[in-house]
Amino acid sequence: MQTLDKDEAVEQATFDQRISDEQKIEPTDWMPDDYRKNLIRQMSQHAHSEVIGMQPEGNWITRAPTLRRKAVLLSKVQDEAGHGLYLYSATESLGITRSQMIDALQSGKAKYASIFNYPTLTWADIGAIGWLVDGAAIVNQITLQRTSYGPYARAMVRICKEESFHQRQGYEIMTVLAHGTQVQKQMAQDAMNRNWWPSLMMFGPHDSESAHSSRSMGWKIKRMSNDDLRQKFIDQTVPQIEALGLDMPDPLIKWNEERGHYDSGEINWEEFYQVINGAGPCNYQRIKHHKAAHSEGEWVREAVRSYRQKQQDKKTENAA
Ligand code: FAQ
Repeated sequence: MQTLDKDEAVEQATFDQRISDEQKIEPTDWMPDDYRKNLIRQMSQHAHSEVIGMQPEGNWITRAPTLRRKAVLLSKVQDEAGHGLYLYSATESLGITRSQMIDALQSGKAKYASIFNYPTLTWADIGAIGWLVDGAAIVNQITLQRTSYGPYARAMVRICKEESFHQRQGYEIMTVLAHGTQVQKQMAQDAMNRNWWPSLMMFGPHDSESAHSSRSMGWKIKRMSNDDLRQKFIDQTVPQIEALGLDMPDPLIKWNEERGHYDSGEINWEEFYQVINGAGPCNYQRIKHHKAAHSEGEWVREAVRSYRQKQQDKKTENAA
C-alpha cells in the first residue's frame, strides 16, 4: 500500500512538472483523477454544445433566402456536427463512452452552451449567430489550442480554422442586411440586440463565481479566465458594430481610456442561471429533438453492431 502511495507521488510530481513545462498530457499518461473528471466534464459539454448548436441554425436551412445562402448554411451546420465528433472522440480517450455522454446530456446531468436555448426568429439570427456566437466561441477556443490535454488542443486547431470561416460568413450576412433596406437593417439590429447578451453569457459566470476556474487554470486546461475572455470579445466586437452602422446593444458600452478596454453593462445573471438550469426559452425543445433524432438513428447503430459481430464470428470461424 505504501509503495503504491509512493508511486503515485512520483507520478503526480512528473505530471506537475509536465504541466509546468507546457508539455501536453496524452491519453496513455498518468493523470490525477480530478484532472480527468474535469476534462471529461468540460470537453463533453463542449461536444454537446456543438451538436445542440446545430438546431437553431438548422431551423433556417429550408428557408434560406438564396441557393448560395442555403449551401453555405448547410455546410456550416455539417461542420458543427464534425466538431461534435472530434470532441466526442477526444473525450472518449479519457475513458468514457459516447453513449454515457449522450445519456448525461439527455438526462440533464451534462450541460451545453446556454446560447443554444434561444430561438432563431428571423434570417438575421443566422447572421448574428455566425458573427457573435462563432465569434465568441473562437475567442475562447483560440486559447484552448494551448490547453494541456493533447487531443483537446489538437481538435481545437482545426475547429478554430472552421469557426473563423463561420464568423466571416455571419458578418457578411450582417453587412448585407445592415446596408440593405430599412426593414433589413431593422432585422439586423433586432437580431444583434437579442443575441448580444446571450453571447456574453457564453463565457460563463464572473471569475469570482466560477466554480471550476481556479483548478482548471492551475492545470492549464483553461488558459484565460471567463471575464478576461468576455472583455476580449467585447473589445473586438464593438468596432465591428460601428462598422456595420448599427446602434450599440447596450447603452453603457463606452471606451475607457484608463483601462484600455470598453466598459459595458451587467449581464442578467438570473436569466443565465435559469437557462443553464434547464428553464430557458428552448431547453425543453432542444433536448426533445435530440432524443427523437437519437432514437431514429438507432437502426444505424444496430447495423454497425451486427456488422461488427458478423466480422468477429468470421474471424473466430477462420481461426478454428
Ligand atoms: N452555458 O465554473 P464555471 C460553439 C456552467 S461552442 C452553459 O465557470 P467552466 C460553437 C459550467 O459548465 C460553445 N453552462 O465553468 C458553435 C459549470 O456547470 P457544471 C461551447 C455554462 O467550465 C457556434 C457552471 O456553469 N464552448 O458555440 C455556461 O470553468 C455556433 C460553473 O461555471 C465551450 O464549451 C454557459 N455559457 O467555464 C456551434 C468551450 N457557462 O459543469 C454551433 C469550452 C458556465 O459544474 C453554432 N468550455 N456554465 O455543471 C469552456 O471554456 C468552459 O467550460 C466555460 C465555462 C467557459 C464555458
